[in-house]
Amino acid sequence: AAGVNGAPAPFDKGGVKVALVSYISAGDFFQAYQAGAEAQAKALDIDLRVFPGRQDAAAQREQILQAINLGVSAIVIDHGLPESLGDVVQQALDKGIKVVAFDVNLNNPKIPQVEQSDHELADLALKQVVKDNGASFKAGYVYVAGFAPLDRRNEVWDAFKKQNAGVVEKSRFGNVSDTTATSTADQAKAALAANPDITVIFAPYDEFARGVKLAATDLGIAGKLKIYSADVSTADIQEITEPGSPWVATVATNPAVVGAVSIRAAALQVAGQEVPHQITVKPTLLTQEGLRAANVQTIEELAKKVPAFNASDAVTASWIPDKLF
Ligand code: SR1
Repeated sequence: AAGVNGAPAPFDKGGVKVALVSYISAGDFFQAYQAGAEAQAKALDIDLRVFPGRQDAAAQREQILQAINLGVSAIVIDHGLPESLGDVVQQALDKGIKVVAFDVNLNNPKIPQVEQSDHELADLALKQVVKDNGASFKAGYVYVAGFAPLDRRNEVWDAFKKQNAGVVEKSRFGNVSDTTATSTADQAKAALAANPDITVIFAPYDEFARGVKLAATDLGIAGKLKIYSADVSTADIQEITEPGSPWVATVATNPAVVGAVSIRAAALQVAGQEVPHQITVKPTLLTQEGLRAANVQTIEELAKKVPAFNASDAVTASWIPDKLF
């Protein structure tokens, strides 16, 4: 390990061990998040050990224990079920290991929480819904409780329905698994067939939106439906901008940037430097119209046009290289 010039100990020597323990690793968002974490780790000469998730709470607990036994200096926990993590995370903290949580509420003042400003994300998406459809329509809503970002977005959806009596939620469905998009597509097909008056779907996770789009296309109703989502990837951009796509807007960060921010929060703590408790990466509204007009086809092209997709100024330091993408 060569270390990083001008970095404080232990990063001056390099080879600092950090674990990334994910709950979900399938899907574009999570792959890009991991790639961003790996790029930031490489730039800091960190020896990053990645434990891929299998949506299995017991396996995630086991992986945290494995990381502790490996002698890591920090653990980044990416999603998960808080009720099954508290005691193992405490074991890590008791051993002096620094912990960072992304999108899982570990409710501990010693653990910085990274999030994408989910309230703002949902709010931006629903403002676009009203702009396109007015405040009176029949809606379908895709939601699975128990995931911190989805729960935060759900708070905004609940408030939105209260404020807009003309918005009627006709159907609610959703599934998070290693086949989220296809399982959600099956559910969406049943929901849309049973409720032909639905014209708007709020699907605040790109795998959900992909599933709904698949169902709408299979049913031949893509022309009368509008889908609003969270997240973006190169594959999503292609699905949003293709001719006749019902997926008309998404609100997103660059997940690679969020992965990099998570590693920086871990590194700063290991170096004994201050890290805010709440770390937020702000999302941007991306409409089908805007993406088509700008002829954006990939995340890389988006990053050239939207500065927030290139980098974040959250948890930076002069010794941390942050020109990664
Ligand atoms: C199952 S939770 C899925 C969400 O996690 C991240 O916050 C992404 O934005 C995704 O929508």
